[in-house]
Amino acid sequence: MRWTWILFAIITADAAPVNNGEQAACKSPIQRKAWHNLTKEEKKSYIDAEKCLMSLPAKLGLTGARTRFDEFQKIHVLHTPLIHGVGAFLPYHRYYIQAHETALRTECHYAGAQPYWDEARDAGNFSKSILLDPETGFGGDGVGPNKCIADGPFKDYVNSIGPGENITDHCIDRQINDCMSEGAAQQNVDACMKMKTFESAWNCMEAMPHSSGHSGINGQMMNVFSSPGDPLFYLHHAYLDRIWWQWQSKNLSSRLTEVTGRNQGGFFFPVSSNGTILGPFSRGDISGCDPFPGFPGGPGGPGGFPGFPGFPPPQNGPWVKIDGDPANITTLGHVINVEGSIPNVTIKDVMNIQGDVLCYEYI
Ligand SMILES: *[C@@H]1O[C@H](CO)[C@@H](O)[C@H](O)[C@H]1NC(C)=O
Ligand SMILES: *[C@@H]1O[C@H](CO)[C@@H](O)[C@H](O)[C@H]1NC(C)=O
Ligand SMILES: *[C@@H]1O[C@H](CO)[C@@H](O)[C@H](O)[C@H]1NC(C)=O
Ligand SMILES: *[C@@H]1O[C@H](CO)[C@@H](O)[C@H](O)[C@H]1NC(C)=O
Ligand SMILES: *[C@@H]1O[C@H](CO)[C@@H](O)[C@H](O)[C@H]1NC(C)=O
Ligand SMILES: *[C@@H]1O[C@H](CO)[C@@H](O)[C@H](O)[C@H]1NC(C)=O
Ligand SMILES: *[C@@H]1O[C@H](CO)[C@@H](O)[C@H](O)[C@H]1NC(C)=O
Ligand SMILES: [Cu+2]
Repeated sequence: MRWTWILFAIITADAAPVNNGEQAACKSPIQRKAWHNLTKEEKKSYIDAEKCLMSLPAKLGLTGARTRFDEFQKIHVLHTPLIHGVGAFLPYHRYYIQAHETALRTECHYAGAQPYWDEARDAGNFSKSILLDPETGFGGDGVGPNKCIADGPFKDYVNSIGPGENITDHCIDRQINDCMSEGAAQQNVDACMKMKTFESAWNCMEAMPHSSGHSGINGQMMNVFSSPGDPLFYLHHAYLDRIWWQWQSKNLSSRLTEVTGRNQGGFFFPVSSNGTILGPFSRGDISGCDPFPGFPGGPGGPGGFPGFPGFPPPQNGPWVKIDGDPANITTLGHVINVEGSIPNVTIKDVMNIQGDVLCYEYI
């Protein structure tokens, strides 16, 4: 009886008329909560679901991926050059997180929503974050010559994808950098909230706090291609998605349709649509940090990071045709492709987290 009703509810939702601008199909958004606000049981069910994804065989046929978890990492690797430093950065990652959450829920019996890491709480202090708890969280810092994580539920997981575009078996590595994590400070989030246009808000968010979550954990998380090999990636990007949504929510009448920016070639750097490079680390509060402590060649050595000496200049690659964009500027028609994990959509479809395609809220 109960199951019949639930099934009916699902069919009804699916069959809801297409949004005519009056009312979206999303009636009961699932709640994405901060990790620190989850109960011990909720934390366990999320971790168990991620471990389930790591145990299910790959099914999309993406080279090098052994498990469903690897496939999500591979999807990111494949799309990296066209989803960073471009107008689609926020929309693409929003839908990518949705694809991962959908897999947890439909393939791994996870009843919750994607949690997020409230990084501002841990700014300057990532190494003490409760997310890194070996019992209830994701395990702690890397140790030994390869900086492999040494405790927690994922310590024995072997990434088959990465580093970068390589396909090699390796551990999940971290090299926590509390100094770099200072960039996650609330003041940097507040600065982005004050931005008036999508372009300036996105550039601000991609620089900090986005970069700070990656550089504060470091290791796998620092790799622009293969960072989703660390399960923390999904909580980091859910946090960033929440920040974008908070910014959108300040003026939904215009910000549900506002998107622009380069759609090509700007990878690593936030670049404005006229090609001007907007350096990420411009607010000074992490200027004294060494982004790669002990790294041969010092800061900005091989594999360096935006804003540091030695980092390769941005690629002004040839014009690439992106489905749905008429020219080299990102538009609402831009197709988001997560390799069939969930169906292709357009940026327009993901602008509203409570619309016809997405249905969640942040609490
Ligand atoms: C989450 O925790 C913070 C304190 O850390 C609290 O202020 C907030 O109300 C909590 N949110 C929910 C939805 O429980
Ligand atoms: C870092 O976190 C620990 C544990 O929560 C806390 O005791 C300490 O005061 C924090 N330090 C800073 C600088 O916030
Ligand atoms: C692949 O691995 C090699 C050797 O570790 C490294 O030099 C190279 O940068 C990696 N490729 C990418 C794209 O990261
Ligand atoms: C929302 O954006 C529109 C269009 O840019 C603008 O006219 C309006 O004043 C904005 N509303 C608020 C509350 O900022
Ligand atoms: C390009 O855009 C940036 C920021 O969006 C602006 O500061 C700069 O003046 C522009 N440059 C030109 C040549 O239009
Ligand atoms: C976009 O294309 C126009 C011509 O179609 C060109 O003038 C402009 O430089 C291009 N912008 C970028 C950022 O590539
Ligand atoms: C999804 O989008 C990509 C890129 O636009 C396209 O190549 C692919 O055929 C699309 N897949 C489906 C199932 O529509
Ligand atoms: Cu990314």
